[in-house]
Parts: sequence; structure tokens; C-alpha cells
Amino acid sequence: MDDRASRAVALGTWQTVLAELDSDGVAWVTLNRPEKRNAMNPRLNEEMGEVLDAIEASSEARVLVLTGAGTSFSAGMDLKEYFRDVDAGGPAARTRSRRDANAWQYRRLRTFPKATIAMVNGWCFGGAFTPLVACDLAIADEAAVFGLSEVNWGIPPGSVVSRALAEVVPFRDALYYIMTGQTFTGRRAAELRLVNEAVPAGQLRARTLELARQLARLSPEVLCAAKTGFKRASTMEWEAAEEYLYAKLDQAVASDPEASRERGMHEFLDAKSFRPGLGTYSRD
Ligand code: ACO
Ligand code: V55
Repeated sequence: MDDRASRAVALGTWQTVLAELDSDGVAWVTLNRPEKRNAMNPRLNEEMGEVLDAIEASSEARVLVLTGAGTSFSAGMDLKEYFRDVDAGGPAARTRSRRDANAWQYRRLRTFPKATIAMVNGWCFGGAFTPLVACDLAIADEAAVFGLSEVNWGIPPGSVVSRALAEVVPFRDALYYIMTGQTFTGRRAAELRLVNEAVPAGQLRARTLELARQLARLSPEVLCAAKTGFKRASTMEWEAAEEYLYAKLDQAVASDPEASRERGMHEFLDAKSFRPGLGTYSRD
């Protein structure tokens, strides 16, 4: 057991996912089918719904980190269990299976009420781009291998994979990788802005933890309004965005149990104990 796991408690018990909460308020979600490179099967898609429920419900969980067990982040959708076996079940089975996959991979994850970080530790193919982009932030091993491999086995990218890519990667680069199926590294993924940063494998967990801890010090209510505000406003007309973002601001301040705004103003203006431009207020 490594040093992180020894300080963490399980958030529940699942067959295909490991979810543990550490003492910093970081919920580590590990896709856990390493023998299948964490390919996403119907069971995993169902279980991820429950995992997100558990993390949402935990008042101690302030940041979610999504990663994979072993050498892979995720090898995408499971070709046998998500495609071939589901085909055999007919149209209703397919509708259900698609719904469970999309429910967690983007509908819930993209607007999850807590900060989310994808930690890409290895292979990342096809359907795995959706939860990757749905996370707020992403850090990759610089040697991780990414690919839109759909065309390599005879399908165009489905679900919202191309939509997710269009959100973060420039037009020419997105089409290049979608149409060639060619792989690229974590280092290239950072250049493409698919991830925030790429770091050597040996630093991946430490860098992710450092970032997660930084977010865990802030008010979850304020962070939630900040991320959701940005994601929603990005497709709004300006005046609508103004009204919506003010509403979000007032809502966050009114419902922040940590009264961060009052605390921040007090510590800067009265106590003069910190400078907001250069750091954050104290948490307790
Ligand atoms: N679906 C089903 N099974 C998979 C998948 C997958 N996406 N990825 C890996 N596996 C299985 C393999 O079939 C193999 O199973 P087995 O041990 O029972 O034979 C096991 O996982 C290990 O796979 P290997 O290929 O032996 O592992 P290796 O480390 O050599 O290669 C790699 C890893 C590159 C990820 C390779 O497994 C691969 O190309 N997987 C498919 C990637 C892909 O194209 N995914 C689909 C994207 S499109 C979409 O998501 C819609
Ligand atoms: C993909 C993903 C899907 C799907 C069909 O290309 C294709 C990826 C998440 O579900 O149903």
C-alpha cells in the first residue's frame, strides 16, 4: 500500500472503480480494470454513477481526481462488452447502455459541483476523451499515449467525443487526429491544450496532489460557481452572461457556509494578513 492509500478511506465498494477520500479532502477515483486497460464497460458506467453520488454527498470531499489503475488512464469504450455484447441485446439495451455512459462521462462530470482534475497516467483512447475534457483541469504523464482510434477500427467518433475535442483543441489539430487515428504523447497533449500540463511520470501524483490541495483550500461553493459560471457563460450572448454571472455570484456569496468573501475582505482590509493578488485567505 502506498503512502496515499494508507491515509485514505474507501467511499464505497465497487467492482470496476476504486474511490478513496484522503485527509486533504481529495477523492481519488481510479478506473479499475487494469487487465482490460480500464476500458469502459456497462458495469463501470453504472458504477461511476454511484461513485459520483458518493462524492457529491460527502461533505469532506472537496476535489475529485479521476485516474486509471496500472498502465492506462482508459482504453476507451470496451469493444466487447459495450459494443458487441450490447448489440446482441437489441435497441433498448443500446439506449440504456449509451445513457449510462453519457450520464457520468459528461452530463454529470462536466458540471460536477466540486472541482475535478483528470490525472492521465497512461493510455487514453476514443471514449476516454469525454471524461478527460469534462474534468475542469487535466495533468498528464508526458509519456502517456493518446489517440482518437475510432477510425482505426471502423467507426467515426460517436457520442460527444468530437464535441469535447472541439471545446479544447484547435480545429486543424482536432481534425488531424480524428481523421488519422494517429497517437500523440502527453507532451503533445499539453501543446494542444487538451491537458493543462504534462510532467514526468515520477512527478504525476505529486503535482496532481499539489494542485488538488490548492483547490481544496478554497470554498467549494465559490469554486463551483466559478467553474459552472465559466462553462455555461462560454456559449451565452454577453448581456445574458452578465445577468447569469451576477446571479451566480450573488447565489454563491449568499449560500457560502464558509463566508469566504467576508473573511477575505477582513483579512486583507482589516487584519492585513494577506494580499488577494498573491495568495488566498486562511481556511480556519
Ligand atoms: N475494449 C475491449 N478490450 C480492451 C480494450 C477495449 N477498448 N482495450 C484493451 N482491451 C483488452 C484487450 O483485449 C486485452 O484483453 P485480453 O487480455 O483478455 O486479451 C487486454 O485489454 C490487454 O490489452 P493489450 O492490447 O494486450 O494491452 P497493451 O498494453 O499491449 O495495449 C492498448 C494497450 C494500446 C490500449 C490496446 O489494448 C488497444 O489498442 N486497445 C484499444 C484502444 C481503442 O482503440 N479503444 C477504443 C477507442 S474508440 C471508443 O472508445 C469508442
Ligand atoms: C463512442 C463513445 C460512445 C458511444 C459510441 O467514439 C462511440 C466513442 C460513450 O459512448 O456510444
